[in-house]
Amino acid sequence: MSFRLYTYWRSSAAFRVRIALNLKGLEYESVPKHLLRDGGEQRKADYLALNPQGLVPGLEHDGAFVSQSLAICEYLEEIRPEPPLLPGSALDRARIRAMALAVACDIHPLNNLRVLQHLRREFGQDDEGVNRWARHWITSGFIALEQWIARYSADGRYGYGSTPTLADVFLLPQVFNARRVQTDLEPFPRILAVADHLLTLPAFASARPEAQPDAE
Ligand SMILES: N[C@@H](CCC(=O)N[C@@H](CS)C(=O)NCC(=O)O)C(=O)O
Repeated sequence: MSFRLYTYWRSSAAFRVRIALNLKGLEYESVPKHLLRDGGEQRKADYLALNPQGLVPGLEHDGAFVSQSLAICEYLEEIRPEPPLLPGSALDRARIRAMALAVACDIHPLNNLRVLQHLRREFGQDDEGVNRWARHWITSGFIALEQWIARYSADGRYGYGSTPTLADVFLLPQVFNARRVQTDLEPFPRILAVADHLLTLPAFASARPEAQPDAE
């Protein structure tokens, strides 16, 4: 099996897939796409031919391309079930997906690069305006995630239960994004405790932005 990951060191969506590949013990080749250089390498014709959305991550498995981090993580779960990212009963899995989706659908799209660029270019926002916007949506999503962790985490080390799941794969990169825009994380001690613990695990630590070959 050979895997190539189209990635960018600071992309939190690519960070999710790096964690999932690491947890599954799958080696991969990184193909960096610089999201800012020259108008964004993700928007060039060669990459659009692979992913018409012009977003990272994208994963090539034995030459076949898959986009969207959640679809990629679930694909990895299906081809390499152990260790499970979606463990437990149907109810457990639905709740874990809900936590991942809260990040993937309700927080991250509102602080993604192209959305923030649009706020700047079309709505005249400066750095502070753009960061306030991002912080607002991150805080709103983290309020729910904090409560879910209180309900579902076994001992405060993982977002759900007592092993790393898709909830953690999506949560940690969003904490990095939150810090980038100076979100006040003091109201979220459970999220912070989970993030601190996850970073003690090599699969998570080696996926972080600063550890990537294209990190600046
Ligand atoms: N829902 C997508 C989001 C992908 C996404 O937004 N990726 C960002 C980086 S985190 C990107 O490529 N941004 C480029 C741009 O906005 O032009 C996923 O989960 O894969």
